[in-house]
Amino acid sequence: EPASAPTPGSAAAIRVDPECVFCRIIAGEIPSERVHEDETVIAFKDLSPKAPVHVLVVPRTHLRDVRELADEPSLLAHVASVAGDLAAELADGDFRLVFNTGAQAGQTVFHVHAHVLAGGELAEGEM
Ligand code: IU
Repeated sequence: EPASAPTPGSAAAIRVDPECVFCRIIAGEIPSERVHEDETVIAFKDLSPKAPVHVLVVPRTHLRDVRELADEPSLLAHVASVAGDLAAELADGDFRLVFNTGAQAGQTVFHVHAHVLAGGELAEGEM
């Protein structure tokens, strides 16, 4: 029987930072409301939602931000693909995808995550 195709990004080892809150969510040490999980990414509901649907798509491996994620193009593409699937599953399919990158841009958790905002008309300039 042929093996199924590997999940994009699954070749690289998963790095963990024990101090990182998202690494602890991924490990299940901190609870979250998961809406998707696979070999390389998880997605869970944001604790303080900024839109009717607000989920975070998070690579399991500890990368600081989207600049580091861009060094793993298949994993970056998988994050975007999962975001689109979740917007279709949880809302009408339209969505905004946001990577806050750096403290001045509002990044507070330095484990890369894509904000998926969906579920209605999103104001311009709204996160
Ligand atoms: P930011 O792009 O780094 O600012 O996004 C961090 C997000 O993570 C922010 O929207 C928080 O509400 C969210 N969050 C969470 O959902 N659960 C947590 O335990 C923590 C942050 I810490």
